[in-house]
Amino acid sequence: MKKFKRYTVTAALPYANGPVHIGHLAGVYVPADIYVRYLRLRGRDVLFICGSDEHGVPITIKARSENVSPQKIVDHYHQVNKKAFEDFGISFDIYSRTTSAIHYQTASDFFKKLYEKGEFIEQTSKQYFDEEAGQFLADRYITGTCPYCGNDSAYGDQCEKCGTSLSPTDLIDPKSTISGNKPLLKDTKHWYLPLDRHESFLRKWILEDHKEWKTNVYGQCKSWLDQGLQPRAVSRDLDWGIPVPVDGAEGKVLYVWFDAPIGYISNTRELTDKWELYWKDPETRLVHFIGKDNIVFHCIIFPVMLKTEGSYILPDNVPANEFLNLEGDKISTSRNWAVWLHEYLDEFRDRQDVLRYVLCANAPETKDNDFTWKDFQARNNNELVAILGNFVNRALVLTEKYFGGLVPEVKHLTDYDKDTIKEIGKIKTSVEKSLEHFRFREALKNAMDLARLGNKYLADSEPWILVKTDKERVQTILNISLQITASLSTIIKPFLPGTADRLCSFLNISSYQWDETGNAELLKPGHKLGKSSLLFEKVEDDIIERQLAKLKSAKTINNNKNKDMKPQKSTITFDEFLKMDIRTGTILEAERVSKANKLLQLKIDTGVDMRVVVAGIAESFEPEKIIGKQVSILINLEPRIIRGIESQGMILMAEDPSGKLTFISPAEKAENGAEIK
Ligand code: B3M
Ligand code: ZN
Repeated sequence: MKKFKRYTVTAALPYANGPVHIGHLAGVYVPADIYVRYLRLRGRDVLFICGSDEHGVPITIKARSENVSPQKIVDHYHQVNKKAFEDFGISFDIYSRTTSAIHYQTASDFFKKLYEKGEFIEQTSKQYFDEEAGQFLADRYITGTCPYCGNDSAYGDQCEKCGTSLSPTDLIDPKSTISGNKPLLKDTKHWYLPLDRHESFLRKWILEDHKEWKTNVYGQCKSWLDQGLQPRAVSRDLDWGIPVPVDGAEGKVLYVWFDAPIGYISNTRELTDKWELYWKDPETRLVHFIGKDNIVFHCIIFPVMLKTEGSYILPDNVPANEFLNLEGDKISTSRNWAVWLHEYLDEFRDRQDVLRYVLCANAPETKDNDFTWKDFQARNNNELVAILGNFVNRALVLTEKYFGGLVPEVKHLTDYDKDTIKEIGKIKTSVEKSLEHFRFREALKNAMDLARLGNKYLADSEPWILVKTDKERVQTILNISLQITASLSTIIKPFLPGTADRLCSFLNISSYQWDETGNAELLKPGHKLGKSSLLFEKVEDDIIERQLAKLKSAKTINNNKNKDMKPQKSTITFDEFLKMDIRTGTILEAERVSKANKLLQLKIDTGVDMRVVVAGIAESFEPEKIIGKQVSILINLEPRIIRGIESQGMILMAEDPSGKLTFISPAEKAENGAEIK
């Protein structure tokens, strides 16, 4: 294998529109963190780069549905995820974001360079445009009837009922989700990266030069290449993102998948002045940790960008994982079928390593895998407690008991002792080999073999019996057991960093470098051990039952849920709710607003005063029929000018998924101005 001078390790930038869950952790962040911690222990020069991916259409949709700016959404989730990663102990050297100034600069410059080198083609195509909103519509902003199954709320990119991929022009009766109007097809120009031009380079670089890539990654690349590559648009008509930095590109931004991987570079630049060494020196090994849905972007599109730019190295490996399911079902954010990292950290305080252990032991490395709470409990109780914790505890407690916590001296080594010592070195080498090949499950199993070795050695040697007859022999047995414990404190460190630190304090040592371990000479005779306690605690049944009950309630809610119903918005505090001043009021006058078919101008007696409100209800109600109607009105909403009229409040309406509107009126006549709370 080629020797590298330094390492740049990246982990996929999570979208800042939702929290991180165990699927993300098992697929990307836990393996990446294990790898990086291992490299650091070996004294390698390594940077571990991550951050939030803050552009793209889903973020704008979430923002629109919550009536806030996209910036507000990404500010919130950037903080939530940054903190959760920190609390969980993922040891990024930097966790920055793609809305940073340095990223805008880096991504713009990157685009400009490719543009100036003539690496893009420009193409005009017809795309749906919403005249009232004055903007082109991303596929997700268009709904209509699916031509295959008749579902009348299919999206412009996919019908979620029958699962067919669609393009917006396939939809029957398309509607803009912004204005509700029928969109028009209009010409728009975009820049495309002609991937087809780079096919022969990619074939050689991946299929011949990187045969060592994981089979799932290699296989996916091969199938993309065999199908033939097409030019890919790298710009979008959208008002959220990095403006396309060329003349005549007003209203256009870089496609999120163009700017996001450049985020790895921007974040490295933000971290260190020496960033170019980590991105441009051929002696640097670039490794991308990602999930399987990101393979094409990291193995085909981004490498083409890097190569055409000309000054960058290419990834040496992309150890992508498959997906983790939860209790037999696909993890789903919208159905709340997930174990959220921030919730786990709340409910299992100081038990980060248990989750790291279970997710690594179960990592979906070669195929999709399942997380179950029963397995979590079993792995904790039967492996962490019964194998690792038990061995360490016995070695430490017996030393305390027989030798007052001082490391005893070796008197005489039997053949069995010598074999056991050799085995420590062998196990260490096998962990190394597995880690170098990104086989993390195997590496963890090998690391645990060291604790298994210790348990077997103690059980076979029976110092608790010999202590009565042959204390000298017991000295040797406990010395060797403690040497195994000392090696363990380093070998398990990439996987279980918190546990490794505790183990070091039990042994009263600072941590060893990887290369020092794997022998029986770490602890000197006479060394005083520290204070110890149990490394792991059993997880009792009631804890697992509580987690299962929580999931069960998510399932019940989903089963009872109308699929067309909008999902719940994010929660607000009681104080935020109290800020709204909602009253009963009576409509005294109502008339149409000229040249606006949706709007009515209403005069309302709010009990507090008389005021004018403009409401978008003209398509559902005749003005003369609603005079005298009692309604609910939000009176402390900031006044807004709508079509030249100042609207002083908002009438509350119930809208069902079909768009039907109903007034929210008191069930019996109430006094105007009565508070609704
Ligand atoms: N934001 C993650 C995802 O597909 C995507 C990764 C970007 S890595 C440059 O969930
Ligand atoms: Zn369909």
